[in-house]
Formats: sequence, structure tokens, C-alpha cells
Amino acid sequence: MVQQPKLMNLTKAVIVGTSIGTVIGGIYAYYNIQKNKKNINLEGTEREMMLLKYMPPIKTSREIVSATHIPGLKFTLFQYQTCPFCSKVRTFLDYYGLSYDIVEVNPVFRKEIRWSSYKKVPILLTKEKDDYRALNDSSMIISLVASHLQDRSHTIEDLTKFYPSIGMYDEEGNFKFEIINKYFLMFNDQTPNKIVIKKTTEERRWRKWADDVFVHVLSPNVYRTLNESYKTFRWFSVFGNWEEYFPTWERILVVNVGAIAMWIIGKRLKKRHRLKDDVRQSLYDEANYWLQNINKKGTTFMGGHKPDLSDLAVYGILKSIEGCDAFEDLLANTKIGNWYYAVKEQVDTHAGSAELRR
Ligand SMILES: N[C@@H](CCC(=O)N[C@@H](CS)C(=O)NCC(=O)O)C(=O)O
Repeated sequence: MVQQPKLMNLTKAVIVGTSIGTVIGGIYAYYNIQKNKKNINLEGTEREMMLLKYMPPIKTSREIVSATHIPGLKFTLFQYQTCPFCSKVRTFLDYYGLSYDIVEVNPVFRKEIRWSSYKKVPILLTKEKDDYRALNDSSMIISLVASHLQDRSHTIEDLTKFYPSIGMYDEEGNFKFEIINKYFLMFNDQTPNKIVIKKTTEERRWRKWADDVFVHVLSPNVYRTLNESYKTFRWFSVFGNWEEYFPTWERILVVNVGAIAMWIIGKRLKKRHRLKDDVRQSLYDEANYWLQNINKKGTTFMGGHKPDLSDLAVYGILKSIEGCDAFEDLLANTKIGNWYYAVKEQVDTHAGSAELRR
């Protein structure tokens, strides 16, 4: 008899709990259905590239001034210094000795790219005549600018039309906008000869490998343990010059939030990309795979006697972790150092600028 009220309380609690659960579940399901409906409508549609009539009022962090000047064209790179995709774009611009401004984006608040509907970095803002165009996606940026460098009569404006960003579902069923031909160079009406076709096809394959495979072994390696993750973020803070660009409290927040979040995310990424239990081994395996394929050619670079876009991509990605333990371990346990420092020499001396003068 005495137990009855307790039973009633328990029944009540179960009913209330179930009702709250049902309501929350319902709201979540409704939200997902609405999102899916919106995405289904967006499937196959094109996301317009952003065209601005003015420069967003954001302070430039620093200017990279090099010898190669393309009349009438100015670049501003919105980036995180240690993002592998941003490092890839910088490597490409530096190899060709192109000048550009850098805006360092705060990775937590991202207020420097509030003006953009695309919320990732890198974004390369190009100024041509009076138009500012926001180019998204590192590989598309590189393909588009490389296409312009090989034939300047094709303006950035002309070339953007060849890289539409289309809404689609990926193999895992996630909706995204993708530029499917982002690894293609545009030759327009000049049909390249067989040798050039063979070379660019191979270059494309390795650029894609850099984005689809190689880049994914980095995060689980640099955020392997909480301690390593903190070390990595402290190094990012130094290499990215955060002390100069962000207030102290923002910097402390980014280091702490970033280190913990990335340590957790790193574990998920390890699973998603099916890395080995010892993630260092996966890093060495991929680096060796890359080196074996260069060795098969018997040349210094994948591109032959000078780096091609795939050498620049793999180097740029690797450079983003240069101060981390994972990088030191990689140099100590593989022979990638020879190739890496050979590319570094070419990039630091802007060796590609000679091709532009021809
Ligand atoms: N496919 C893109 C990937 C860019 C990307 O994922 N960037 C990361 C930084 S490494 C980003 O901005 N993530 C969103 C965020 O930080 O909130 C590219 O190649 O540019």
C-alpha cells in the first residue's frame, strides 16, 4: 500500500520522459526532413561564384611581394597559416613568384570571412578590372590560376565559367557542393599534344590522391594524443603568428578549444579513413607510396626534372605540419626528406617564374 505513490511517480516520470523524448525526436526528424527536402531541391543546381564590387573591409595581415607581376590582377588569400589546403595554394603562388596579400582568419570565430557565403578556407579573392571574385576550393583555385598563367588571354572571369560548383550527394549520402572538374586545366581552343595530355592526366591523378588520401593521414597524426594536440596548436600559434593577429583571450581560447576538439575529431577521422592503429605507420606508408612512384620514373620530382602541380600539392600539404612531431618522425623514418627539400628549394627560389617569362 505504501509503495503505490512511488509507483505512480515512476509511471509519471516514464510518461513525461517518453513525451519529451518523442517531442525532441519529432523536432529533429522534422528538421532533417526539411533539410533533405531543401537539399533535394538543390541537387544539380549551380552555386554562383561570389562577385563583389568592393573589397570586403578586412585588414590585410601581411603582403607577400615577389618579382612576378601580372598586370591588372591582384590576389588576396583568406587562410589559416597551418591549414594544408591553404598551404597548398601558398606553395603554388610562391613557386610561380606571384605577389599576394594574406588575411589570417581566426579558426574559431571566422569573422574575417563573414562576407562570404562559403565558410571554409582557403578563399582566393581576385581583383580583375573592378571586379572581385571569391574563388573557393584549393584545387580549383590552383587549376584556374594555372590555366590563366598558361594563356593570359583567358581572363579569370572567362575561366570561372568552366568550374561550376554543383549540388550533389557524395558516396556517404551527404549533400555538398562540388566542383567536379577542379583538377582539370583549361586549354580552351588550343588542343594539347599527346605528351601534354599524358602528363596532365598523370598530374591530375596525383593531385587527387593528395586531396583524397594523403591529406587525411595528417590530422590523426598531429592530434594523436591530447599532449601532441596541445603541442601542435601551440606550434600553430607560433607559425601562424597568432600573437600578432588575434587578441590574447582569442588565442588562448583557440589553442584550448582547438587542441581538445581536434584530439577528439582526430580519432573519428582515423576510423573514417581506415588508418592503422599506429597512425604514424599510415603516414609512412603513404609517403613511401608517393616516393616509390617517383623512383619508378627515375626523376627528382613526380613532374620530372621540375615540380609539377602534384609535387607542389603534396609538398604544400606536408609543409603545413613542418614544426610538428609527426613531421620529424616522418623524416626520420622515411626517405621523403630528399624530395621534400628539393621541392622546397624550387618553391623558395620561385623557380616557376622562369616559365612565365617565356
Ligand atoms: N576542399 C576544400 C577543403 C577546405 C577545408 O576543408 N578547409 C578547412 C580548413 S583546413 C575549413 O575551412 N574548415 C571549416 C572550418 O574551419 O570551420 C579545399 O580544398 O579548399
